[in-house]
Amino acid sequence: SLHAARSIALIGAPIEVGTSEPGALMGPAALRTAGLVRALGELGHSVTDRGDVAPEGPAGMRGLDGVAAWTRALSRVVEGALDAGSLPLTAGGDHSLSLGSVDGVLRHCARHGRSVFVLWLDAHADFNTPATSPSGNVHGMPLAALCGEPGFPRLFAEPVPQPLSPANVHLFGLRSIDAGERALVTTRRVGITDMRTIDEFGVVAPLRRVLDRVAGQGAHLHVSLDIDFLDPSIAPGVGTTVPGGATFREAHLIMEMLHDSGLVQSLDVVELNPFLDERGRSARVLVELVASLFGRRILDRPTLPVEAAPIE
Ligand code: B3U
Ligand code: MN
Ligand code: MN
Repeated sequence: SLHAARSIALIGAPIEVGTSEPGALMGPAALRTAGLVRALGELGHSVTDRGDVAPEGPAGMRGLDGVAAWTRALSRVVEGALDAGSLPLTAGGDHSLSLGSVDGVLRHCARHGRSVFVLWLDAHADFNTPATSPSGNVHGMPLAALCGEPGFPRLFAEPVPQPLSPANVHLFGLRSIDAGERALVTTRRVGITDMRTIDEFGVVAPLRRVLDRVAGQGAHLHVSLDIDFLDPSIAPGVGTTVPGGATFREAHLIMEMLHDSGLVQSLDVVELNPFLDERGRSARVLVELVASLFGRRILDRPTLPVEAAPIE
């Protein structure tokens, strides 16, 4: 494959206090059952399964206080994995886990003077605040909190890190957005490739532009893959299905391009709900996608520029 073998730290985050649909806490177990560690090992990577993170403090209650206990624990483990030269793969669990994983990335990168870019593959914007959220579910809020919006007291450990720059966030696959978060992502100038853009231009051109920006900045690229980015017909195991998602082939192509870029330094796989799945299909599709991101390919060549498409 194109890029060197990596040391990957698999971090289980069985968190569901950020959602109202129970079952996401079984996500890490289902991803392990579907062969995540073996798939990455077969690609030549050395994978250490760090087990499931234990929350720091009372984590049982729903909402921000419950999420805070996970955020601190996850941040520390992810930061430590990066410090040790590993690529943290955080397996959830609902999307509030990204508060912890991205916080750990921000702290690691701040110490190395490196900027952070977050690619958010998701049907939703996840940019609500407690004031704009129609549901009160924290999994719809992580990006707003990470970008320093008000309304999130005591979520992060002290000292509070330099917030993520909204200009360094790119929402990819967006097709469900609430009025309040639409206003916020617009005024904060968050980058967006919505499903309409994908219908018009495909995934290649918009993603190339994002990757060129990340490479130009020399930024750490964090990818957060929400399973509802995918169309529910290929991945039904999720609490909030939204029709019109990415196809199997679009999703694999994105993963292959991410691999070929060599830019990805940390990854979340979130919102798998095995209780709602059909015979393990959704867990399996996620494992296949993660394998593509880490170098599984049909032939040993990268995607080519359009002019160079092979004709033989
Ligand atoms: N935007 C809605 C719905 C939602 C966001 N993320 C998920 N669902 N998974 C909310 O509740 O904030
Ligand atoms: Mn999400
Ligand atoms: Mn979502």
